[in-house]
Amino acid sequence: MLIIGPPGSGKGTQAARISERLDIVAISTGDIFRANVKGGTPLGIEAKAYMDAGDFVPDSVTNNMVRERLAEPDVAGGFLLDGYPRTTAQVEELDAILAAGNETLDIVLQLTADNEELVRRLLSRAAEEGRTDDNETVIRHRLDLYTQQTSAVVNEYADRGILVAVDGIGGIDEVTDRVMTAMARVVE
Ligand code: B4P
Repeated sequence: MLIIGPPGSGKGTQAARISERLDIVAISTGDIFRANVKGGTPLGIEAKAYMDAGDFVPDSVTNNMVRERLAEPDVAGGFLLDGYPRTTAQVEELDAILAAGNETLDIVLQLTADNEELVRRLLSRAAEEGRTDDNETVIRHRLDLYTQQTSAVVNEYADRGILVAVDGIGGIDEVTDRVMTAMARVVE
């Protein structure tokens, strides 16, 4: 399954909870990039400038990284992708990866929240964690990019009939309850 939503909508937060409750591996492209930046790997060096500017890391780089990650044995029992795909080229790549393994996507969970709440959350995270892409100018750019590029991804999965939208406003536990209820409804 996938979890999709604008920056600050709670993707990473809810992905960790879903992963624990369903005992499936959660894969966050943002976390993988940040680990590589921290480790000073060639991938991290390449990704850093894009991330700091709030831009997407190029599709070719991101797609290769995801393809390699999804070839690892721990994903055999099911996986939750957090933050991927974000562009239509990434949707096509994921389709190809899944088709090669005779797999299909069951659910795409979309978290929604208004921009002012998203900015507020990310600024509050900036105060706590100091992420280099959590300053107001970059946050607004990331939100614009989501509207410009990732909305098409949301529409594509809606057209396929596998999109489940969940209101991301409210406390973290409240949103988790909504997510689990929405997923149970689909899986039944
Ligand atoms: P991500 O790591 O995916 O960053 P994000 O969109 O900000 O989401 P994140 O999961 O961290 O935050 P969340 O909403 O959970 O991407 C970072 C960068 O990596 C991108 O800008 C891009 O450069 C690159 N990248 C990643 N994937 C890529 C791809 N596929 N293609 C190209 N480039 C890619 O939470 C945000 C904050 O809100 C947290 O502090 C959390 O505690 C808080 N929060 C969550 N739920 C809340 C709630 N209900 N109430 C109050 N606060 C809440």
